[in-house]
Amino acid sequence: MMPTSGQLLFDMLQNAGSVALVAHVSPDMDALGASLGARELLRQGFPALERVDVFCQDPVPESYAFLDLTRLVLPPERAQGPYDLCVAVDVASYDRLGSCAALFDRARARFVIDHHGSNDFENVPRLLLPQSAATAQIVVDLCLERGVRLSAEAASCLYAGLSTDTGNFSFEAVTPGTFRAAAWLVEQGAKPDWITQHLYRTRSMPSVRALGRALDTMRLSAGGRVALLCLSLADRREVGAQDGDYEGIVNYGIETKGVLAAALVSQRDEGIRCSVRTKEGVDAAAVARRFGGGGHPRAAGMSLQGELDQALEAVRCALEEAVEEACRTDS
Ligand SMILES: [Mn+2]
Repeated sequence: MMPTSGQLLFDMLQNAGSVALVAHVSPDMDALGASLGARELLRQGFPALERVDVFCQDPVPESYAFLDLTRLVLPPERAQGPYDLCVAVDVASYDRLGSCAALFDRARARFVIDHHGSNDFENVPRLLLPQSAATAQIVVDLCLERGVRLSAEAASCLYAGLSTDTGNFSFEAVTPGTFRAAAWLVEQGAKPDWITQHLYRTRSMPSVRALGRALDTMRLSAGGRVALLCLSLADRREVGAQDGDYEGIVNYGIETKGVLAAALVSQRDEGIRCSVRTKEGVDAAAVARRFGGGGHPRAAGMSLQGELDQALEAVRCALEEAVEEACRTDS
């Protein structure tokens, strides 16, 4: 039976002195916001804890640096000895821990807080709520359960996580509970206008250039139902883009009229990443799983090996098959 409350986690925290919270590699704002929100929940709700640290293999994207608390996110090299408890936050699978896996493995106890239906930590105690629109929403529910209030800074991080994982409160996964969580965060001091301004109405120049290049590469196939965008390593270097600068680019593909499945394939120093977006009936997570990735029904992602051209071709085929299949079952 999956725990649907925080009681199991709260019990584990009673016996812990130090806790490491770990966000996934290439962190998005939900992973960071939920981790930073959980940090404050733990510090306030469990005053006996001596240390609560937040880790991520990769640095915080520049586009989230407007949130002060993101400065608290540490690389795993900064860990101080083994932790009593390591909590993976918004991490759907072991490999998404990246170099934080050692922290997780060496901790005396482990726990997972996540909302990805594809979460595969079957042998770790977890609070897995796929019906939650964001892991940030789960953390808000834990705060309410524990009776903890948050600082405006922590509430802002959670609000930003909730907002980005829900397309600013517009995806199918959004429920009354999502808005209740958002309302509570605003009560704690989160400022929707200020956060929205930074998240959606401020672009770095490299991200604008990257968007332009990606749009130039966009190709439709399967009768206009599949859109593929691409950014090579050369593009990345020429525009000076960082990971966070690619955020949202894939949406231009899925927002194109007639498109049912879209992907942005981006080459990075460490390999090739792919973001997938789909419309009703096409399962993005299933496409990602074919490549060892995962995610949600409408938004998913994966890493790919090999040459960029081959990766593009493989993704295009997978999207076309997924669209064909969806259209067959539809009729
Ligand atoms: Mn998430």
